[in-house]
Amino acid sequence: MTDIEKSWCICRCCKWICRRIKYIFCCLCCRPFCWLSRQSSGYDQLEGTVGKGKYPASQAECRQEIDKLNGEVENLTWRLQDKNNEIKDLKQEKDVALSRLSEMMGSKLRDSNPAIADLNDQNRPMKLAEQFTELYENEWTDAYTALQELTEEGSEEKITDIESIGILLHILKEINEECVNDSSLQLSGLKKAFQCLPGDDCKEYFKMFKDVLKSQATKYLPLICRKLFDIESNCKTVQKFKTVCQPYIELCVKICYLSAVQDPPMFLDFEPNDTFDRSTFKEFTVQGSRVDYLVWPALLIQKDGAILSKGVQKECTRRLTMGDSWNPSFSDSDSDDNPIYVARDPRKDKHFDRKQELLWNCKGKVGKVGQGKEPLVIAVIGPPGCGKSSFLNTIFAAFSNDHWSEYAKYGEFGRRGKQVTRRLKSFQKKDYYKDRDEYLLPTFLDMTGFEDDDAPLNKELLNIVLCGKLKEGEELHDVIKYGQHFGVNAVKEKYFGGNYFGIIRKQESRNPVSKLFDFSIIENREEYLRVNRIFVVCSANPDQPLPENLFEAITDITNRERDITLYGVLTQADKYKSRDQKVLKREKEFMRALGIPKNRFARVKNYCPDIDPKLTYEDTIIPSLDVPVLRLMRQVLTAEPTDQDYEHRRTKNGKYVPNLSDPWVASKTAVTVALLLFALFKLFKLFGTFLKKIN
Ligand SMILES: Nc1nc2c(ncn2[C@@H]2O[C@H](COP(=O)(O)OP(=O)(O)OP(=O)(O)O)[C@@H](O)[C@H]2O)c(=O)[nH]1
Ligand SMILES: [Mg+2]
Repeated sequence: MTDIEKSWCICRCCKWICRRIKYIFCCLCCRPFCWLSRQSSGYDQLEGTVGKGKYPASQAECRQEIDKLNGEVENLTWRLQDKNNEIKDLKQEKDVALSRLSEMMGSKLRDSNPAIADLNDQNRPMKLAEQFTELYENEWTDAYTALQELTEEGSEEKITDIESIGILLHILKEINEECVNDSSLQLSGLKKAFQCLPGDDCKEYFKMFKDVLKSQATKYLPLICRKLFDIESNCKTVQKFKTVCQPYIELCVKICYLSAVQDPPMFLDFEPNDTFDRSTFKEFTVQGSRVDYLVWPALLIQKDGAILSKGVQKECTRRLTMGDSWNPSFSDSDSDDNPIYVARDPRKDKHFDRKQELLWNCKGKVGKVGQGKEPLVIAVIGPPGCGKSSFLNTIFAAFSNDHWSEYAKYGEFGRRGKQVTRRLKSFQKKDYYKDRDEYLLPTFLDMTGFEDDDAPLNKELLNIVLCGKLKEGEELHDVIKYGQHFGVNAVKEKYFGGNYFGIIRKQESRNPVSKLFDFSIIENREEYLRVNRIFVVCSANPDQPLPENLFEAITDITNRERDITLYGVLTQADKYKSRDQKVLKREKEFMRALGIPKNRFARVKNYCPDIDPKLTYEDTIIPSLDVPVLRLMRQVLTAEPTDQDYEHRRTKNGKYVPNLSDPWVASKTAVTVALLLFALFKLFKLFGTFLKKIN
């Protein structure tokens, strides 16, 4: 046996013995018990070569050989690591080179080619076009509404719709000119600086600087704004209206400058053709073939290029160009003597445009769904047969561009001196307005049968209705019956009482025994349809007395409920002309009795057979009747500070609100509940003793 063989354990010996005696089974048995058996295959190989000259025979030589091999392995590992690092570096260099190459190719492709957009650019032409459309829909509308609250210089006249449109267009035009000039000035300065360079180099540098100008444009915006607001600036309209239209101006600056620094610059089309081009412009309010005036320009990807955002134009026969004054050349109300013009095509009516402007104006005031507002509730009240329902139908026709419809039934009630049933009929937007838009048009309340009666119960009933304490479907005569049975105070307590689920004893029971047990439950009611504005309607007929008691009851309530505003309407202006002194006197008395100023008053002619015996209005509208109504509606729909209070006071679910903050109510409720529990306890005890006795 060699030295190596000797150094192995007994198992090796065992194997060796087994091999010699060719008894393999014994070797297999030993294997599981020997941890060194794993070395066996290596040992076998070694065993075959040892002594044949391939490996050194001594242990020292073996160790030397092993050390040498280990050194080689280490060396190779180092080299491998070096090579791996080299590969990594090369890969990184390749990536950088590739991205530079694609950037260069991209910028060469994009150079003066608007068809290829850089999708990483947040201010690329498509995005700017979206912002431009939003600017018209949001900030423009806000600025338009704000402008109409202003009065013209040196007069008390308010700025008209057309004037507001012109001002806003002028602001945009001035800003755009300033931005285009500014960016072209910067580029022409650079061009001069690169003039000395050879052609191709110059082109490359110029492109690079254009890109820098574009990428840094947003940082330059505050400077442009300051420049525009400077007294020395040429933008006089911007300066004049900078406080009223600031958000609009700032957004105009942003979009105009970012459009001007695009490569090639984007283009605002302020000069449309005479004939209406539907591919470039949308209609402002009406349809037609001729352009009246420009409301909003179209945005093109470049001059004579594709349209990214359509403009808006007003069409009709009258042309108005930039720089004209925007004073309307017609008055809002016809003379009483003029016959009413009823045309099958309402566009031929000279009041048609004015109607569209007022309509647009009203819609601007009400706002849209989703702005956190609620529609206003407007009640229409007046003596029987004065024209309330006819007036409501006139309002609904004025809101439409289609035809008159009988939404509120007119001429049915209050005739022949009969007692009129008190009725309430509400008209929500969905009931009377057929266009599908999001404007929050008001809810109207047709109140019939509120007599000229100063009885306290009538006053209380009016109070209940105006404060919105009646639930949908609740009958007015139930309130009256309750009042007649239990008295006005009980009515007051039932609808306005401070109790929440309180229990009171009825005072009216005559029988002393039933008086003891006759209770009723009192609820403090939520407001269901609280009225925000009231139209008090009366006929202009000077021979009819004014319903002073009704007026007094209404003004009493509106004086108490400060968030309800009164408006006065005299109907039948077609029959009773204002040049008649008696009619004029009635007008003044009417306004005085209600305590309203002139701007909250209107004389109207309602759609009715007297106006047009042929009932042409069943197929069309009569703009001359709509204009005075829309003028008043514009005033009515103007937001008042108390409108917001009302929103806050309402609960979200419209349910009863507990009023337990009142200590008296809280203690009363607590005592009632305690008494009930005590009575129940006693009852159970009695029942228990009774059962015991039986057993
Ligand atoms: N000539 C003329 N008639 C009108 C006008 N307004 C209303 N009328 C007529 O007056 C009558 C009564 O009109 P309604 O609208 O029913 O009056 P109301 O106030 O609703 O009546 P009640 O609901 O019964 O209280 C109808 O025959 C209408 O045609 C108007 O402006 N001019
Ligand atoms: Mg009516």
